[in-house]
Amino acid sequence: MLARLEIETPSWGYGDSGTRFATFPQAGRPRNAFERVDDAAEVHRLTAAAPAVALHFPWDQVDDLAALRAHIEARGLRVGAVNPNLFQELDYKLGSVANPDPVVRGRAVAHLLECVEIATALGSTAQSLWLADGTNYAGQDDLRARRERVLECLAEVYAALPPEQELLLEYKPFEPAFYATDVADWGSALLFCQKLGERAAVLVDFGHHLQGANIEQIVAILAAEGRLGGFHFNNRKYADDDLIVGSVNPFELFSVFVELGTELPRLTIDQAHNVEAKVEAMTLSVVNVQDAYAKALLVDRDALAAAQAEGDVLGAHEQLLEAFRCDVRELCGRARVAAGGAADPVAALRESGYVERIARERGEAAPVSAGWNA
Ligand code: PSV
Ligand code: MN
Repeated sequence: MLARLEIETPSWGYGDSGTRFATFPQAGRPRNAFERVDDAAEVHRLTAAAPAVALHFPWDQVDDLAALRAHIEARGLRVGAVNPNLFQELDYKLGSVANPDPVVRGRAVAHLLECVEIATALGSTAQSLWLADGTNYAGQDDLRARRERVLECLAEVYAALPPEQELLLEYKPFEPAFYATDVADWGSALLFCQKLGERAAVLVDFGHHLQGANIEQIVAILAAEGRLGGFHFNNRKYADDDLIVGSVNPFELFSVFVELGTELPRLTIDQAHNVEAKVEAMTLSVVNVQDAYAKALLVDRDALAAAQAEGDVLGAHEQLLEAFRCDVRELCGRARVAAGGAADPVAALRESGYVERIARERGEAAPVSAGWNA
């Protein structure tokens, strides 16, 4: 069962990233998409559970897609979801597919259609779309008109999807817009998906909820509706913190896996790693996901169902605690070794010399860059 866990790591999680205050580049950080794939391959070599790499365009733009695909396959990986980027161009100041200007919407749709072609060329089976669209002030734009515009644009893209590709729609209630985000929550995303068609599903990013949201319940509802497209794993303490998955709230991660059972959707990591070592952070993230999944598999489902049927409130809760308290490190280590990975991937990475080697080969980091007004 544990061997069925397959995690996509994000190409964008290996390169430099920062906050709006500063970016701290790391020695050996990948200089292009090919080197980002190499880092993803190292994480898979160690964990035996990260066989796919999710890509982000245009960040991962290359001259020759066939060469990128060949490189990915030569490293023993496959292409995960393709993530279009509709949040960096100056044109998108007032939104992309919700923008009041039809010329800007046309540009956004053209990029989405280009990503469908990229995914086809790379053998990917999903578009994973997050929209930064939204407004900052009440009255800034007509909320219903914006919704219609989004739907119209997404319908055009959905119609162009080849049968093997699905459209994953990610929601987020805030940032960069701070009054009304156009796909703000799982309900709005679900409504869009239901209107688009069967191959549209909701993507749940752990950092994209208001404080106190019950993510496992959201997961239960979306799964029951057949619209749970997948996850962006990370952890948050305050907002969209993009911290290592399981680092703040491991019980929440475990509870999500309890809800999923053995029916796993697309599992992707989406983290930033501003000050921690990138490859090690990604390796630890995969290990934490394996750990949570293994614990969820240990839940005695019969005893849980019996306690629930009897109305034994704490008896039922105890069944979850029993599994959560188990130390599964050795079990996961054995499963990893059986699959060709390392018993302790983080220790193995540190011993391997990989990080020192990429620092030598790719060069030292550029000086620390300042943030605002630099
Ligand atoms: C937005 O916060 C997000 O979660 C989306 O998935 C983006 O593609 C990604 O982060 C960019 O880092
Ligand atoms: Mn995300």
